[in-house]
Amino acid sequence: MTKNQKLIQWVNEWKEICQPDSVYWCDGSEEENQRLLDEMVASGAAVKLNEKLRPGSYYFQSDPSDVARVEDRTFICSAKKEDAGPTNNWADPAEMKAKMLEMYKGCMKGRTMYIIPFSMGPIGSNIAHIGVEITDSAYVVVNMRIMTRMGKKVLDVLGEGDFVPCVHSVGAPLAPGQQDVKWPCAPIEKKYITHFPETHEIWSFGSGYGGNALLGKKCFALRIASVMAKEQGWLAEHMLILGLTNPRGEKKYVTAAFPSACGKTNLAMLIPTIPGWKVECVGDDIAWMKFGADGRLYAINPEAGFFGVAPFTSMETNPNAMLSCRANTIFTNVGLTPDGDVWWEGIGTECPEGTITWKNKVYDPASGEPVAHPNARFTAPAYQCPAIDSDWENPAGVPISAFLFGGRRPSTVPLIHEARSWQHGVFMGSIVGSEVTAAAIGLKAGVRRDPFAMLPFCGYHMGDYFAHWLKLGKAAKDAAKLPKIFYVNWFRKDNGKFLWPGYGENSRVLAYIFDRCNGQGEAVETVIGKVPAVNSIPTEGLEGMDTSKMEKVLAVNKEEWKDEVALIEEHYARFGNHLPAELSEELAILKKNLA
Ligand code: TSX
Ligand code: MN
Repeated sequence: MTKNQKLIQWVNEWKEICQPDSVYWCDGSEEENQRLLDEMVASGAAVKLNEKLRPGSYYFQSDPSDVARVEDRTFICSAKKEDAGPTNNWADPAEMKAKMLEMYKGCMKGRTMYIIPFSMGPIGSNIAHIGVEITDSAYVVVNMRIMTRMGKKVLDVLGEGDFVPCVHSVGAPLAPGQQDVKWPCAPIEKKYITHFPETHEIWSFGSGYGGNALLGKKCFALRIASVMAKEQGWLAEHMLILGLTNPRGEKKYVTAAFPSACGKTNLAMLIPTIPGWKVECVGDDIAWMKFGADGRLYAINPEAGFFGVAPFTSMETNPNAMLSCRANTIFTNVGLTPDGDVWWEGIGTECPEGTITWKNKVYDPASGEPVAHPNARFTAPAYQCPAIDSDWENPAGVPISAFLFGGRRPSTVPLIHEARSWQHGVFMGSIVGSEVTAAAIGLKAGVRRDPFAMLPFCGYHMGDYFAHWLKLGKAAKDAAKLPKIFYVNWFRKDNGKFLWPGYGENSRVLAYIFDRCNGQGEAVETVIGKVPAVNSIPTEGLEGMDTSKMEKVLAVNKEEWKDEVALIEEHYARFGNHLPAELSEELAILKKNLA
């Protein structure tokens, strides 16, 4: 247990409000984990998978209404609406707390209140931070045990120190004798995912789904941590971290931020196709970065596991992810095969007859309904990844040489271009986006902007976030030690066909980036930044690639970029007077270059 007075008082307060049948402090032990899993199997909430095929692994089906993050039910409750900015839902903190307290009253009746002390980042790292989550969901406990460092060891290092308080309830109290359902949750209008940036608090109600309920991840490590990072002069980013080793054995680390559906996890675990190169994974989703004494930026992965999208993960697209979830994994909303294994669309095998869908029906190919929900997940321990980096738990972090930004852009954006300066790199991050079809955004097709891939995850005004990035660059002791910034696009098309093979072949682009960070590799100045000289991206052994195709994939077309400028102006208009002058200046430079 703990002597931390703030923690004891806070737990007592919430016990009074939520009125659980009992309070249980999680120690993080193997026995505790097994007991909770056994209880969930006994109650029908979970299915134990075949011990031979998928050892130590469990299967869950969510309520059909509780399958993803709920952005319209997610709030940033700053004192002033302006501080949440135009891209967040805002609510007054006092009003929100009053409303939610009414809902929390008695919400854990008939349930256990679990107390989960957790560390985001290696325990004791000076880049790491501690949180404590209160929850009435055993599913949350067993997931948090994979995704974070959790339990008694965290209380030991917490001591009398400070923590981020995270309150979670599925919002489904049980009357005496009432039978529980397999996935308790509240209806959509009662779901609230709320953040209090000024007090660094998280209150979540009504959902059991990962992003809404595993509060260490998006709520803490991104929304609240982005606020802490601005206050304290560091970075909390929606970025993968990978280690890259060249054939001479030299190693560099890079991070990358992409909007959803760009294959971030695939890049984090990529298997290079070019001989002698190695990619190792530090993290696939979040990076926390601080300056080290040597003036370089060091990154840790605040997480300890992967909460990955299952559909279309296969031995073809991402063998390292498939091997990460070969055992000791929690699967949510995938299919369950008759022999007690899992199946999903794009797994690379035929669906066995008699497979049960995520909606708990026998799969009927004629129905047109999928086996797995498109957002079905695996929760797998990071140490099980065959490509995990030897320094992934180094408390000092790993030194970062480059930042990559990117999106899905069938036109306009070349395979890679490099920023001329930190300020230009921040401009690149601020215009990140993916082209989406008309169906996806209702009106006309266009570019959905997701600056720094942080749009749903920044805990304050996005314009102020850009300013924080600019300030951090200016605060660097030695600008030459700042990471170089690149924009990549694996998704350029010509006549409806992808120009670049992607996946493991992206190692060719990574090799070029590595060389640029070593002061090598050849780049030519263009209107948008530095683009590789033709033949400076290694293409040996790449079938179907020739100089004319490379020219197409690297081309910078002024007319396309003139259209792009108009779209950037529209995008920037949202941020009003919070848009830093430096970014208007970069946009003006681009316009001038195009004139
Ligand atoms: O993850 C992807 N990456 C990054 C890999 C390290 N995907 C999948 C995106 C959805 C999650 C990609 N899709 C990538 C990519 O680099 N590139 C593409 C587009 C593409 C798709 C199929 C082919 C080529 C490119 N097939 C053939 O060329 C045969
Ligand atoms: Mn993510």
